[in-house]
Formats: sequence, C-alpha cells, structure tokens
Amino acid sequence: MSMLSFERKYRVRGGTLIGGDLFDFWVGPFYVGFFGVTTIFFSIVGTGLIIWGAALGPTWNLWQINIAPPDLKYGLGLAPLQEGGLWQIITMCALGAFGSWALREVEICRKLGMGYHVPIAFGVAIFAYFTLVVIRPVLLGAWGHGFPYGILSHLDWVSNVGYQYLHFHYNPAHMLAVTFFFTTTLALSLHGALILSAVNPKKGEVVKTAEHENTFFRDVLGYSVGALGIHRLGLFLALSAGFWSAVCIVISGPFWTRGWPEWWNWWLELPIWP
Ligand code: UQ1
Repeated sequence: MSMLSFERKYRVRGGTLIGGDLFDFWVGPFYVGFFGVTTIFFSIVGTGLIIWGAALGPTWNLWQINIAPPDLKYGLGLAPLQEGGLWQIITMCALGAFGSWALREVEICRKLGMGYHVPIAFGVAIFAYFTLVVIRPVLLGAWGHGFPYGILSHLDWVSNVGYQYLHFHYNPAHMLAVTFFFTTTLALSLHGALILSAVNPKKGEVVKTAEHENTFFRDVLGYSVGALGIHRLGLFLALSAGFWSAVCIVISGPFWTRGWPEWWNWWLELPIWP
C-alpha cells in the first residue's frame, strides 16, 4: 500500500516506551515498534498452538474444534499439555498479544500527541477477557473455570454456566451489561444515521453541517447532546457494557453461589411490607 501524501507528516520519530529508535519504523502502512514485534510473536505462537491443539483433537470441523481448559483437579497449577496445558499457554499468548497491541496503541498516541482514549477503551475489553480467564478462575481456585476455546464449545460453556445460576438474566450486573450493549447499538445507529443523512443530501444540494444535526434532534427530542457529546456518550455506553460484563461474571461463583432469581429476595425481605 502506498503512503498517502499527508501521511509522511504524521510519521514522526519517538514516543516509544521500550527500544528507543530500534523498532521505530514502518512496514508499508503499519507502525512496528517493540510491541508490534511482541504482538506478532504472541499471535504466531498462540495461533500455532491452537492449530496443534486442533490436530490433537478428533475433528477439523471449524465449528467443533475445541481446546479445553484443565480439569478442576489441577487447581491453579500447570496441567500437562494435552490436558489443558495448551489452553494455559494459549491464554498467556492471547493476553500477551492483546497487551502488546494496547501498548503499541499507546506508542502511536504518544507519537501523535493524542490522548490515550483508544488504548484505555481497548483495555476495558482486555479487562473483561482477563476477568473471565484469570480473575474468576483464581477466585474459584482452578483454571478449569476458564472457558473453552472453540466456536460451539464456548457457547455451550456460556449456556451451562448460565443455568448453573438457574436464570442468568436475573443477575443484576448482567441486566446492566445487556442494557448498555443495546443502548450502545441504539446510540451508534442514531449517530451513524445522522452523519450519513447530513452528508448525503438530495442531488444538487449542499452537504449539511453541525447546525442541521443539532436542529434535527432538537426538533425530534427537544435536545441535542452535540457532536463531541455523542462520542463521549458512545464511549461511556460501550465501556460500561464491557465493565458490567466483567462484573456480572466475576460475582457469579466467587460472591453468589445460588440461583440469581433468589438474589432478588432482598426485595421481599425489606422490613417495609408488614
Ligand atoms: C445528537 O444530539 C448529536 O449532536 C448533534 C449527534 O452528533 C452528531 C448524534 O449523533 C446524536 C445521535 C444525537 C442525539 C443523541 C442524544 C442522546 C439526544
């Protein structure tokens, strides 16, 4: 891919966290950096181990390939490779790759003199995954509480863990997470639609700007959150969805072991009813 004329201006030296100038270069359109190298390393090793794990398994059917975490009897120790050890190393590679990617984003932000909003946002997604495969298994005392790596097998895991708590939709943090996911899609659909409608006027008409966007929502809702505001709102909604997802799973087991419908008995037990 060729470099766009204005890109040269933004390909600035420095801002690296590790390695100084050593990895401070681009390959085609991609910034490399120390963390570009570590991202590639963890990705290749992790993907290789997934393919090896698949080769050891009974099927090459993409839907059915499964790399399971260790049996609960291994607790928080290391398991033999074919009995969950692969899952453990693949998890380390995944976290290594995700963390490297986030730090590469930080280096690019520093080069460009930008805020760290993008790596922080990505960090919340990493945090949700970390909660699922590290924090909760550690709190429960076994790596076997992590989820299996496979398309159908991870869906089965979600279903089984959900029914273990009778009806997961009664988990109050799950309610918040789902609501934030839905509201994120609502906000992005409103925003995407508004922007496209403003820049796609009738043939022969001039492209519309912020005043038209504000006026549309003032006319419809009596309120416009504004051009910067909608992006702040969107970020808040998306990060909240990831955050409450992590909370809803980490409280299931370590802090609440019965069915989630039962949790709501606190309401019936309020001293105000008699
Ligand atoms: C909005 O008010 C606004 O400001 C002009 C946008 O920015 C371009 C938007 O994308 C959206 C969706 C809104 C409306 C949102 C609320 C919460 C009133």
